[in-house]
Amino acid sequence: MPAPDPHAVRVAHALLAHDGPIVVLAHVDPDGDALGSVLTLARALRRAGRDARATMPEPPRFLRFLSEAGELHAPSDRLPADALVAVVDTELKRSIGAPLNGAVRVVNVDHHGTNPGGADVVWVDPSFASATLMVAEVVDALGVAWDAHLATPCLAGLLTDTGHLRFGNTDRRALEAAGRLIDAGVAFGELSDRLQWRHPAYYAMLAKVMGTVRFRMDGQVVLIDLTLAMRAAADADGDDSDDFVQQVRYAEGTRVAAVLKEREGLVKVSVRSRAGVSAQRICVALGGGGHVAAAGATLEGADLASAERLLLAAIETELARVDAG
Ligand SMILES: [Mn+2]
Repeated sequence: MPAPDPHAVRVAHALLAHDGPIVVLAHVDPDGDALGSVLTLARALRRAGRDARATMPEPPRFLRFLSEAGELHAPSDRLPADALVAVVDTELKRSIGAPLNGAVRVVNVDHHGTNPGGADVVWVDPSFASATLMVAEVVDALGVAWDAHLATPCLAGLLTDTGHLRFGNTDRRALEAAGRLIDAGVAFGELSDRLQWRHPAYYAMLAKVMGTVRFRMDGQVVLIDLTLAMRAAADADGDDSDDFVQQVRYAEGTRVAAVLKEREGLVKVSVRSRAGVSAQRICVALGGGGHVAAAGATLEGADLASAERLLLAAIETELARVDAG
């Protein structure tokens, strides 16, 4: 095991120095990395003798097998007395639940380059493929021994944030960490299979979403819509909107793929990019954030048509920047 990152040691010291409750939480609309980070860190802290609680709204259906019954606490408006809050896989502003200003200390571990900091202890490093890999370094620094109970949610976060080790963020460190987590007892084939299960209703929703596929800007951009009407007509278990953009991101000749998700009074866009194009710059221009190759934004007050215009304008600016460079 290589020595943990010095920043992970700093985070581990801050966590171990706290004897009171530790509330571990992540972002709204939890994904596999958010859930994996929260579960891995809370479990490791309990092993280290701390009163740690994993706090999160109900995750999407395909991730629920990762947590045990009663393990996830619903977000509440009040923190326990003398609580330290550990925010993982997101910046403070996007974190859920309890008011952070009631915390005696806030620790933030995140791999989003757009994270502005602001916590008492901050470790942000966008070179990590998943927040769970940063949490893994913290676990090592805590001196907690790995087993399948810790390693399974940790590897799940890595798999979901790298598209099962396919995306451009899959580097040597990610692959070596995956190997170590498998050595710790993860049943890789079973985990990978489970993470790709989808409810039968998902396929009905997918058929409708794929009916909206269109190419823009001479085929450089592929777009799909997820409308309120589709959501209203479908079984809620079919709504796995994070997944839909994966279905079009490999369209030949495209540099940007995006899904426009219509909600009441707003549209959320989820953007993927390749070959030097920054989804992050596109989404930051729209008031959002994320990673270079995968980012998102919320367009308040927009409908699908106006959201598409704003998105295409931001993409055009980004493609012009790349092509000029
Ligand atoms: Mn993540």
